[in-house]
Amino acid sequence: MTLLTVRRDGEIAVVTLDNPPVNAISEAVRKELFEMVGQLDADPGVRAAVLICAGRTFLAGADVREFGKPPVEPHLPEVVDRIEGAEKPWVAAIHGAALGGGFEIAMGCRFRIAVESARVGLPEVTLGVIPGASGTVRTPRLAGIETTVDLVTSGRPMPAGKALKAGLIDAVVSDLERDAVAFARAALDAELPLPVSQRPLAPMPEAFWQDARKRAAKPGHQAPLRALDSLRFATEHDFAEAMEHERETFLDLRGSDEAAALRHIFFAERAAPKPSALKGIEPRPVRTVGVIGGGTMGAGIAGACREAGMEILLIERDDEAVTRGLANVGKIFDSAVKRGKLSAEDRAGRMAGVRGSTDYADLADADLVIEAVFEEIGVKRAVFAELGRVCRADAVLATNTSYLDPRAIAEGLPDPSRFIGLHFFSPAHIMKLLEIVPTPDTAPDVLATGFALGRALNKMPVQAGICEGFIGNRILKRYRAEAEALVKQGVAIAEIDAAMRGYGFRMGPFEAQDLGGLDIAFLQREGARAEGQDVPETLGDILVRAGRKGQKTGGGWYDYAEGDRTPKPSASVATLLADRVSGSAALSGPEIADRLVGAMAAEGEAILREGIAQSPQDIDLVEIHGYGFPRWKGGPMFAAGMTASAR
Ligand code: 3H9
Repeated sequence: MTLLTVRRDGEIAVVTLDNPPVNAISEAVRKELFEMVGQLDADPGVRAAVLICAGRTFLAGADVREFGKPPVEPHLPEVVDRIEGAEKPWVAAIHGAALGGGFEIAMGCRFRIAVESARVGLPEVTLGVIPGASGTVRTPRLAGIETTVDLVTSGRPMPAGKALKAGLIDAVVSDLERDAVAFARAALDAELPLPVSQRPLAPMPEAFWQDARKRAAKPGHQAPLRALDSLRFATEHDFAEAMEHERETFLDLRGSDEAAALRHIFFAERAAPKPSALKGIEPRPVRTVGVIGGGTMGAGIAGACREAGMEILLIERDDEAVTRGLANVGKIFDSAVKRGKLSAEDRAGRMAGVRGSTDYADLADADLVIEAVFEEIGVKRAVFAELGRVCRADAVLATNTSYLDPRAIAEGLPDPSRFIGLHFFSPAHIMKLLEIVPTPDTAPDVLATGFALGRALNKMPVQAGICEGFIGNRILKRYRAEAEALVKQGVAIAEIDAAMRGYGFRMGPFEAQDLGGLDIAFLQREGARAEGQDVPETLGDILVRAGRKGQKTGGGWYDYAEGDRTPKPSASVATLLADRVSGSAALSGPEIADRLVGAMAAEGEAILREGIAQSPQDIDLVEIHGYGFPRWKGGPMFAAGMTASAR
């Protein structure tokens, strides 16, 4: 045995698994666990076993890296059965997370105990599969069907306290190994509970399943519904039949495009925050953050940084604006209190770490200053002139611009090596994406500081090069242009939106513009035209000029009834655009989606060629975390077959 070690505490065998980094259940782990059961059963000195893990977590689930390869024995369901069928009871001692196959192994044990910070769950749907080692068969026998539906369709792990109430675990303890041994010892002479597989399970009425399907359904995402099917099958068949059915579904999905897409994102998300080019480069410490501008964006950035424990100084131009800015930050924490995520006392603590000022000199101690003022080059340059004067020489200075050239903003800064673009997405305390935009002068440790900030804020940091719109907004522009091209060919606006919803987006391109307002992009185009740039007229321009700026004006691409956000196809829009529509193309939903996703991928390819993005994976992450691209499609580059990952 190389991954398992055994220590004896009287009649209790403490089996420790150590398979860094997350004790994933690889072929070797399965084999050793399987054999360990036999060894302990054969040892007359042992009467019970504790299964505990070294490192940061209990078993994190099946080894995802093996999913692309043919399955090798012993399969995980056999290992779980073997533990459950042991002559001596096993106690799973959980810290960190017991996920997927990790929780399935815990269910094979006669008892499960956990520390309070632990979480348990069945996240398989987030990898495009369903539990494959009794998650849909044992879990309902352990904790009932409602709890299982929630676990297997959402994939969300449950904290130990809640898991205890739900019956998923037997106890929450403080000293895991000591208490697990005590638990096992107490069980020696007590009557043991039935193995989970032998517990009863009653079927549920048709209406229950219909409701569950409605709640779990996501367009184009098959795993949650297949998990429900498997769960239903388990309630209507015996244990062995249900196991067979679950395994078949698991293996079927394991080879699906959806599973390949989600694995691609799983690994991309873990690689992006720590780029290999920055290995060994120490980021600068960031404890105090200055934010210039207390509008929606500035307040969101301040809220996000404060939430990560940083001290904030918010700079505004006058006292009234400072008060407004602080109130904007306060609203962010208020909403967390309302949602039960923050206590009133903690809210006060958060706000105590947010100060406001009109005096740039107060930024003398800031480690990082993020500018979030009006998108106008003169205004931004003036801000950085001040920052250059008052900030510490080693302070990192960042702009949150979304369209301006960061090099132009940094012009005149005495030391441009400490300057960087940090492009947050609104609302900045919620949106995961952070585009990190170095200039040719940015020092490597300043770039590393941007990534460290992204990680500290629990964001998805992605490096972007300098071009109009960086990665995300540049692709958005192309996506919208392609959608307009379809309209010109005669495809109905509502059909295009419906096609993209069918593909998995929450909203189609036109509905999304109506919600956000058509005027922002219009003003940008007008600004560029005023500077003499040749910016062709868009259909959106025609609508804005006719006063149709979106929901806020009662109409944009659609009409809206007063107080109603339901989009209604608009006769006025048809009239306004009539002389631009020169065809009557009939495309199916999937054909429309192909066209639009293909356009995004083509722009992504150009972005890669120009070195604006570091990898196709980064482009996929930008689209998923900033623009609502369905993660189960893997992002536009994956969907178009432009990534290296194996399908
Ligand atoms: C399953 O179990 C199917 C079964 O039902 C049926 C089978 C028959 N495999 O996330 P981190 C790597 S499906 C391989 O940054 P954290 C990860 O790539 C599985 N590798 O750590 C990274 O590598 P690197 C269901 C894995 O502390 C490193 O470990 N289970 C796996 O922030 C650190 O990862 C899941 O979906 C894996 N399963 O969070 C759980 N997991 O250093 C997935 C991680 O090279 N895992 N790695 O970049 C997690 O949710 C988190 O890793 C966890 C720790 C919460 C455990």
